[in-house]
Amino acid sequence: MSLDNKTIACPLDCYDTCEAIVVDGKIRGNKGHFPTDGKLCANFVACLKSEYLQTPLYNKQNISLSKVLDILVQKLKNTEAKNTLFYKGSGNLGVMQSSLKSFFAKYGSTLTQGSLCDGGGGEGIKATRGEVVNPPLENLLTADVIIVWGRNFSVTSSHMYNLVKDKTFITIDPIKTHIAKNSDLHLALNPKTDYELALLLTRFAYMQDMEDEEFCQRFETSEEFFDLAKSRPIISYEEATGVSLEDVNRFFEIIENKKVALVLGLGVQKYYEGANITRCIDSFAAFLGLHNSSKHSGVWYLSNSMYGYEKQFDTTSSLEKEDVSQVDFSKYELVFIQGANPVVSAPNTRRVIEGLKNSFVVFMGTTYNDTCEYADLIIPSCSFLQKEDIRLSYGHQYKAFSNKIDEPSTNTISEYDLTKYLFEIFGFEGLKEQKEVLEYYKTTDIKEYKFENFEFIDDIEIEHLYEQKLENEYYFITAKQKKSLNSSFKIDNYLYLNPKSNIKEGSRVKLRSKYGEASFEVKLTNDVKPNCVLCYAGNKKANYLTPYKSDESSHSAMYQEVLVSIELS
Ligand SMILES: Nc1nc2c(c(=O)[nH]1)N[C@H]1C(S)=C(S)[C@@H](COP(=O)(O)OP(=O)(O)OC[C@H]3O[C@@H](n4cnc5c(=O)[nH]c(N)nc54)[C@H](O)[C@@H]3O)O[C@H]1N2
Ligand SMILES: Nc1nc2c(c(=O)[nH]1)N[C@H]1C(S)=C(S)[C@@H](COP(=O)(O)OP(=O)(O)OC[C@H]3O[C@@H](n4cnc5c(=O)[nH]c(N)nc54)[C@H](O)[C@@H]3O)O[C@H]1N2
Ligand code: SF4
Ligand SMILES: [Mo]
Repeated sequence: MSLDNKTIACPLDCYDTCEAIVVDGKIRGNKGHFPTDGKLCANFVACLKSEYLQTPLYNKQNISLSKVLDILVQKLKNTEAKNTLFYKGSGNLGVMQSSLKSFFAKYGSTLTQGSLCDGGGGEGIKATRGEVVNPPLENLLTADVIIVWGRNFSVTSSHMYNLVKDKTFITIDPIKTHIAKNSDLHLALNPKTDYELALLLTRFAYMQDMEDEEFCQRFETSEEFFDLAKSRPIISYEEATGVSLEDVNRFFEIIENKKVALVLGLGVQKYYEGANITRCIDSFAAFLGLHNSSKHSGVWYLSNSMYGYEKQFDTTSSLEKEDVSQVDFSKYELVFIQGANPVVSAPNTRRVIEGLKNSFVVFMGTTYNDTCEYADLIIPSCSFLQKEDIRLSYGHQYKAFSNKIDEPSTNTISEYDLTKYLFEIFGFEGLKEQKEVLEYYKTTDIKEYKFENFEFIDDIEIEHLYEQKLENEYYFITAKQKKSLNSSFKIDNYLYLNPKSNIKEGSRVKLRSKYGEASFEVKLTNDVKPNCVLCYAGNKKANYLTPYKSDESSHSAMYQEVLVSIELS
């Protein structure tokens, strides 16, 4: 049977949620899928070419699928449920991936709460608007000027960027990213000073008569927000943020009488007070009227892709939850890890490894990643070409559909089939059929979200990193790069420094933080501010230095709430 015209959703954790299609037996980007527009990226190609796990492993020895399932079932039967943890990552973002969690919830495992990703920012936006939902992608296309704030827009959402690449950009980022280089203005602020910049911009907007009076009058809290912005002398904002008043003036020259959009990314919220920092930026956006669709285009962040849908897999029966940012794996007799690589991606690698060594670790994934080294049992999941699924997006409103275009290898299993098997063995009820779940997502249409209320932030307390920072310390930036998708594909393990650091290219250095230490080889670049150092996400050493603590309000990680010092080694 010809597979032509069958679509495949890119399973990777990425804003774009592209859809591929089979044409003449070959997989191509789907021209009929608006955000994809016929193109796929290098990470998609790398995902197709991945070396997929083909055989289950028990204590590193090959075994059969039926054997691995027997061992899993025996282990689950012989362990008290409360001593088990279910830990799911975002290696594949298809909706069917959530099925397995419903088994572990029924079984009684501890689940995780919070996020390693966008949790803090999401909490902040929820506080201002009620829901974390993006405007329709088409609205972005109506903008004259796009402000890119803490987001590596052209790299981490390359397809969304492609739709708007000819517009005027302003970038706010301590790193001179690709989009910063392609912007009319780059505000290279000091890390974790975004809320101060937002307040400074708010004051300028007022002085230049650029606030949206109509929008502000609708929501009383705007006055308190403006009082907050006025509470400090302008000059002190300038010093803290490292952004000159000249550049602030330039910012307003560029946006004056223009239709403006704001795309916000992870960078602003990787801190303890990430929620309130984001809320402050969203309040500034509201002050300017960016949420007022009759004037401007809107504000984008990582939206809740499940917004408006009913949960198809029930996970409510689980009582215990542990913050994903500070999971102590050693507390559990059995840990089940699905689609994640905590050894590289979770905070504080040393602690993660120590924890995994002290537990019976079951890993279910598609590739042999760093975490597999510490797994007692490995269950190979079949690839995204071998299972049906649907992807919802956190970047835009388009869905992507995945047909099964390839048969699973003999010793691999899909997440849904494993869930079904475990439900049967344990005599659990209530698992919906795969077909029903897919049909639900396929046929349910979500209405555009219109927020009824807007709560401006009226008070904010931040512990400034710049007040703690010693002369010989640096801000530790970890952000995404083009050729890898988190810890997968082409990994870059270098430490990037500004040449002003007086450390030579190619040197080996040891970085130290409050939480750990690690060695790196240095590369020099003027793209990094002199007071910062940069590692890309997926760098195998980066998370030795990061805090295993939760942020203020969303149970989430705060990778950049840390300072580092450098020693030549
Ligand atoms: N190619 C590729 N695409 C990806 C991914 C990938 O790994 N590779 N990962 C995907 C995932 S999981 C996610 S969540 C998204 C995330 O995508 P983005 O939202 O772009 O997130 P990051 O790259 O982590 O950080 C964005 C920017 O924030 C800047 N930044 C750091 N600190 C600060 C600060 O204090 N203030 C400001 N204003 N900026 C700061 C960084 O320099 C960086 O350029 O991308 C997705 N897309
Ligand atoms: N320092 C620092 N750390 C970070 C970040 C950062 O910016 N800085 N970014 C954070 C962010 S935004 C995120 S989202 C997290 C991501 O962290 P994780 O969710 O742990 O994701 P990955 O490290 O990419 O690991 C994904 C794994 O999923 C598996 N996988 C892929 N496809 C499938 C499938 O179909 N089924 C199953 N069962 N498994 C599959 C693969 O084996 C792959 O190794 O990392 C976070 N960590
Ligand atoms: S841009 Fe993102 S969604 Fe699109 S193919 Fe690449 S990884 Fe997949
Ligand atoms: Mo993420």
